[in-house]
Amino acid sequence: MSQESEYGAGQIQVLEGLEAVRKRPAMYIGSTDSRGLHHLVYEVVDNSIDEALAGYCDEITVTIHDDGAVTVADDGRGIPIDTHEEYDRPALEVILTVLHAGGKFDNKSYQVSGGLHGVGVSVVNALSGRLETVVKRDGGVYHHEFEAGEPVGDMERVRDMEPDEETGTEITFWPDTEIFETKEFSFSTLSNRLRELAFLNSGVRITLRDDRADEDGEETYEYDGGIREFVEYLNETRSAMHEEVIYFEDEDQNIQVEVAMQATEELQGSIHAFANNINTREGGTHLTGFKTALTRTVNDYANDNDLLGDIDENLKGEDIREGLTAVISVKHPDPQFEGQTKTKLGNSEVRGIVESAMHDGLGTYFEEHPDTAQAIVLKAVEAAKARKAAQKAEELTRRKSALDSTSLPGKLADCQTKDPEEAELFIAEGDSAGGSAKQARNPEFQAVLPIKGKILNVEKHRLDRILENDEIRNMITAIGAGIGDEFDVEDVRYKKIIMATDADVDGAHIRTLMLTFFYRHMRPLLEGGYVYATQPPLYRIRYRGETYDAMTDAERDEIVEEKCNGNPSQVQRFKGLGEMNPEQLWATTMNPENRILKQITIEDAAAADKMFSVLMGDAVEPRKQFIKENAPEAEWIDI
Ligand code: 0RA
Repeated sequence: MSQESEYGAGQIQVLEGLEAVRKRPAMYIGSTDSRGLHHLVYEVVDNSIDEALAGYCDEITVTIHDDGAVTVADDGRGIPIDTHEEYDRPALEVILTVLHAGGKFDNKSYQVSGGLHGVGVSVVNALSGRLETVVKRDGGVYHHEFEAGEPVGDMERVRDMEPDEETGTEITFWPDTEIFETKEFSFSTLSNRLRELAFLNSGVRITLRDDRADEDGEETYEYDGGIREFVEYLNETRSAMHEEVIYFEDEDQNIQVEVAMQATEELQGSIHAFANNINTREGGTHLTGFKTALTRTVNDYANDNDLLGDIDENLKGEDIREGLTAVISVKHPDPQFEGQTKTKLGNSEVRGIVESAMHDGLGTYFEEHPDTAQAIVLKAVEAAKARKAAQKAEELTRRKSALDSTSLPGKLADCQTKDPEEAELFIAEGDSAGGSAKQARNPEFQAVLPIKGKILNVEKHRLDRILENDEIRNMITAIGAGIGDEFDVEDVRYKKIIMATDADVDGAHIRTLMLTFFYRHMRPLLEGGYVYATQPPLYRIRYRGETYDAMTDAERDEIVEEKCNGNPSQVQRFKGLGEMNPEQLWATTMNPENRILKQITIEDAAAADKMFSVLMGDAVEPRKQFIKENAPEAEWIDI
């Protein structure tokens, strides 16, 4: 770089810092796939959120552009532009080019976000082919540009600010296409996270704009009710047992705690815990404190008011949490994240703080709302009774060995390998597809379990009923890792569980039923990325001894035109897996060499919960609306 000589030793060190990010991007942002790509946006937005939490910013706008860029603009104080003494360069440049420089400038005592990896905007800069900043502060408008993290020229003051102009920061970046495997930003992925951030930080207005040619759209999220409105949103399709969301907040040792909760008539509730705006999927001390206090407070109330009836023991936590929707959000000056995905809050002092906030808050609420308190207890008593019945059913079936993996279901054609790493389970819709798959498979590592059409909708039944269902019991025993609280992902017999369903509406429905079951009762399977769906081709085209598969009508037309000179010898349409002969099934759907599998991942637990409660719950209107908005990909929404 020609500029190095002018910068001196300090700058060389700077360049080395960002070079490390470009060499090992995954160390800084987790991955270079779609998730990593979106992480870039979150990283920049987190800085704006910090500015909002410090009280200086209330509006953030994220724009997806047609040329692959994203702009994040805020009305905060603006990144400082004065000279940084240590580097003798504008602070703006240092913040964007020095790894972890952000913190050094912080006179904020309380930096709350900082992203999952908390790496700062310099990492985004390093991973962007190009990045432009516009800062309005100190009476001027300043520009600076970078390529692959390196400054292009000097920061420039381009004009004076108008008297009524607001301060702020605007960062536009073009992710480096050589680093990222994909450059497609997903509106729905971004919107889920930005909506969540707006719920978690009440009063901040976040707008997401899509300026891409075929996609235009704009949504604004602003929730004065904060996590109260988050709970209302999650419960939109559930029947709440009390109108007002229960809410309380507390602060102790500079740690802020907020809890919002609402009990519903449903069986499936959803509890989401956040620490510094990060979705702590693996839980942690805040969640433990919440659960402990919930169980204690409800049992205290039940005992004091003689509500337990013929249940001869205290209610269990799981009885009380049935149908409960809750959001717990803590903001900690020095959060410790642990666990495999660093999404488990480790700070031990948080447990007691949440526990006592919750005990006081909920205790007071119960005293003031005895009708609701009673309804919540009676529902938990019902759940306890069902749990006991399920235990009995489970013991019975266990005795019959149905849940015992030593005796596998008769319908299962198991594979030879016992190594879960290699083993694949195809769950095939219908006996005919199942039969074909059994003939087509490679028995060394591929097992096949046929299931009959529509399995039970687990969203609507308790575990005792679910365990009565043959298809579900077969899946549980074949997978071999238990169910519900007892589920242990370490015991899975296959690390690829492949839903083989037809490419039609029924197939989609069955897939959604299976996914709902996995999500509600074997969630670690989804979190571990063990669940897949086959994507069999719709058409097979033959021409001059060659065969081509097409996944869509458009692809078929393209192949017919380009490969077959518009004159194919045969175009076969596959209606369902059951119609393929074993050779075709192997070639298109099962052979690891050329099959297409879709891995199902949970990007966002709240969005997944919402999707399953909308798709599988009782409320009809929201479901119609959801399908209308998302069709035809309804069940392919990134959950
Ligand atoms: C360092 C110090 C200050 C603000 C910021 C950084 C800041 C960074 C970003 C990134 C996106 N938007 C931002 N807004 C502000 C405080 C400056 C002061 O004391 O005036």
